[in-house]
Amino acid sequence: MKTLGQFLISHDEEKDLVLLLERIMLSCKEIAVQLREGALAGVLGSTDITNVQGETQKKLDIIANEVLKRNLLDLEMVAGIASEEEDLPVAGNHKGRYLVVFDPLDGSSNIDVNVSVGTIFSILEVQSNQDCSHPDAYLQRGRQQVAAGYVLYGPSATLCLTTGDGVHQFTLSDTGDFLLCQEHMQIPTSTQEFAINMSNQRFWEPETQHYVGDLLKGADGSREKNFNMRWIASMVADVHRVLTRGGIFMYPWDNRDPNKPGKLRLMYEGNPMSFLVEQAGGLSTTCYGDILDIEPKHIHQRVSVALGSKEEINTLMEYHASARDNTAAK
Ligand code: P6P
Repeated sequence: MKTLGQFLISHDEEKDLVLLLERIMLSCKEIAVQLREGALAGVLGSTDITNVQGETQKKLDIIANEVLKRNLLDLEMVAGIASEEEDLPVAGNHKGRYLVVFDPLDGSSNIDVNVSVGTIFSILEVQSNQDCSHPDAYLQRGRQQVAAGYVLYGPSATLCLTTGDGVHQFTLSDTGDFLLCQEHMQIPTSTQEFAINMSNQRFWEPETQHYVGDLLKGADGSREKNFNMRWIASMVADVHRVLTRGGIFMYPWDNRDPNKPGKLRLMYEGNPMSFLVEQAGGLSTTCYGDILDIEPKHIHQRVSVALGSKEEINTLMEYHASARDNTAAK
């Protein structure tokens, strides 16, 4: 089995990108050790710190963030990093070529109950004459990503990665290498499985309520089949299931805060996951346009997300389109 480095070199990836990805994996291995030790290392539980998202930081959020910052900022090819856990970006080597945007530990509310969490990363190239300590350097559309991926800390530690030539899966071995276990992952075009936090149903747009309501009715309603539901509340785990066996994952707009288009963050959740999903033959949309086409305005901006099996995303889009037609006809 090929290691990550052997696989990337055999695909003629840039040497600097290979070194950067291997350093991100070194960081994820350190994070995996901390997670595995959990209570034994006294790293569970929350701090009394609220991050820029307005969320209470878990001890492991801070640990994972510091591991990635330490390992990335001393690399000569890293011009800067931006993190969910950092209000502002941190500049690296002014001659560096790459920017790394990451959610160091996504789904961390699951840590204390020993449910899978993950690290999500997105790699961009520095645009000319940018100050990489300023957020503007990072505000690039998702289609400009050089690479994106996640490490899922589950029963096994699994990396799913794209550099724009398909999605490939690697598993962390006892030897400490991420070994290739699947090339060119493909999301099944149809599905009978959806993932959404149903407790928010009363806040959704009517067309979202209509669509999900029909999923729940299944063959007793307008759909030709029955559907199953999953919700792990850890985006990395839910998206990995979609990449592996298909499905639709949704965190839609809701009316609790009209200024927030959704809960998930564009730069280090929506964009990297959308790059992976599209590279695996799926679709990823806000229901009003492709997520990868969004022109970012703020490093921590949020986005509504619906991603997964192509046919099911298209069906969701039909619900939205017919709602717009009905509104126009009135
Ligand atoms: P809820 C984790 O906090 C996260 O950002 C994603 O990983 C996950 O999909 C979502 O929020 C879960 O949100 O409202 O169900 O807790």
